[in-house]
Amino acid sequence: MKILLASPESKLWNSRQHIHMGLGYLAGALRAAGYNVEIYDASVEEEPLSDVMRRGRYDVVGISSPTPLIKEAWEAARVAKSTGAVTILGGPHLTIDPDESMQHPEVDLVVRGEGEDAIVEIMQALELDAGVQESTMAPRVFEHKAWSEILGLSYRRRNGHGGRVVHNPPRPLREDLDNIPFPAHDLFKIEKYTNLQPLTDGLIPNSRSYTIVTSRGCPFKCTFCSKPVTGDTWRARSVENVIAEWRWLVQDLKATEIGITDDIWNYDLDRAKELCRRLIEEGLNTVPWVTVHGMKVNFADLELFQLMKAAGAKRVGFGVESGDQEILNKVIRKGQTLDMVRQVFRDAKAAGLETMGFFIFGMPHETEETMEKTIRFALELEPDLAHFIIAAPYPGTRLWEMLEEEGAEIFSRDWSDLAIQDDKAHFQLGDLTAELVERKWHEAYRRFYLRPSRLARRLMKWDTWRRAPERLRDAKRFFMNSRRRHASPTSPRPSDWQGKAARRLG
Ligand code: B12
Ligand code: SF4
Repeated sequence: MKILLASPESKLWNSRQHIHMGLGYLAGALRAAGYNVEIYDASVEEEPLSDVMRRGRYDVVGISSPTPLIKEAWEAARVAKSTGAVTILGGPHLTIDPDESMQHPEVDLVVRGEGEDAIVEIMQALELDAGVQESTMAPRVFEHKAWSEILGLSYRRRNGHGGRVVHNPPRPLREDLDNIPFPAHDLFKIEKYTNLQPLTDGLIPNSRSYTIVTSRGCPFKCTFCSKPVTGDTWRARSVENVIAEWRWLVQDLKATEIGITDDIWNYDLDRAKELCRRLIEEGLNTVPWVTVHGMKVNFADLELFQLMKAAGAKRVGFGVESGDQEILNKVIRKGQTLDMVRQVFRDAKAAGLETMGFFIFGMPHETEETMEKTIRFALELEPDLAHFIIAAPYPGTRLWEMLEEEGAEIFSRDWSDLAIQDDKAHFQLGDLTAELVERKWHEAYRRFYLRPSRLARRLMKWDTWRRAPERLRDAKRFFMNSRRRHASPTSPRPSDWQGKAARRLG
């Protein structure tokens, strides 16, 4: 059986490309079970999926999708199905709303939740019963009992059920992360990816930048955060297990840079310190690494940052979100104080680490004043990189419910409008107009990046000139107000979407 795992094409703005660890883990599990698997990541491929499908003659195609890319995922499934392949969709959006995708005839199977075990069980079931379909593009229906036993699977049942969609019970999260095979890092065309943080380091094409997941999930409940796969749980791999993968990346795969992409890798402070000590002992501290997403300020101290520095870390990021304590407490529910944030920035800088801060604009009940406080806080903290985003209401989040309860006007017409790095407001609520949010967002970028001290430092760098055209495009996007799109008469209200959000099947 020949299997292709794919991440669909995306037109969303992203400053960087990373290998897709979800697909890497699925490929690792399939390979360990003896299957022949390849990876297609549209963000770096030159050849369209249709050509790859025709040439490769794959029996099964698995496609991963976050919420904003679901239409592209359906399109990829259509292409795959037209060549005769069995199509499987999985990932965050499918975990939120499997039914919607099962209404698409080009989608044969949907996997909710973690997929390493499910995908292997699907291959075994296909060997027993490959299903039947009335025509090339008709949905595939299955009959064998094996299909009813795959937890987290949604499929169409044939026998006496006329192709009715069946959602098997959810699959519990695996506790034994150490027993999950390593992601198949070696299957990615690594030379096609860039470095992990081009906005701060300058773009380095063909760099060998890998990512690693040392723990899964996050127990915090920030109201804007979409965590459909892991919920509010946290599970860690052992330090030994992480070190073994790190050694593979450094010694065998010749990584030039490593990014930890956990939601909260430092939740267990002792474990985080132990990991750094072991990297030093093993001599694995020669390759620079970064925490791609935030660390949580609650579980960090000077000793951790000093150990990280000695272990090769170059840069740390923190979810700061707001400069207004009330908004942090009552709206975002971040569980941290501004003083805790100030302290970690001081400690990280004292340890010689570069810093990044992530900030969010336009949460319900924000005012011009609270957003102004956020800008001032960013200027006070002075990270090397400040990343400002506009709040996007993902289905299933508390933010989504708040908008519903308070009757917000939502502009996003469909899932594709929910990009978290968009430069447009996704909703407005009372005095919090879209114009105000967008104006303060642009102002944040202008006031942070166009300060004379900052500009002078930037202009000294050769890369600023080498990448001048791209930088101008980015500059336009970040610094200049553009015409905003308006709500169309057919814009969904939160209540139209509520059913979808509520239909979480675990
Ligand atoms: C690293 C990262 C990125 C990287 C790399 C992209 C990637 N998908 O790996 C970059 C920076 C490029 C990125 C971009 C974006 N990201 Co991102 N990203 C992450 C992050 C922090 C880690 C991903 C990861 O490694 N997870 C670990 C792996 C093991 O889990 P997984 O990917 O969920 O995969 C498992 C299951 O979902 C399932 N599965 C997944 N795919 C499939 C497919 C099949 C066939 C099957 C059977 C199963 C299956 O099995 C996997 C193994 O158990 C997550 C947060 C998180 N913790 O997941 C956000 C996250 C996935 N990103 C998110 C978003 C919104 C985006 C963007 C849309 C942002 C934007 N531009 O607006 C883009 C989309 C780009 C894309 N093509 O996917 C959201 C998705 C929310 C949602 N409801 O969909 C998340 C959850 C963050 C958040 N909390 O809001 N991202
Ligand atoms: S934003 Fe970060 S800290 Fe908050 S719930 Fe999401 S992953 Fe956890």
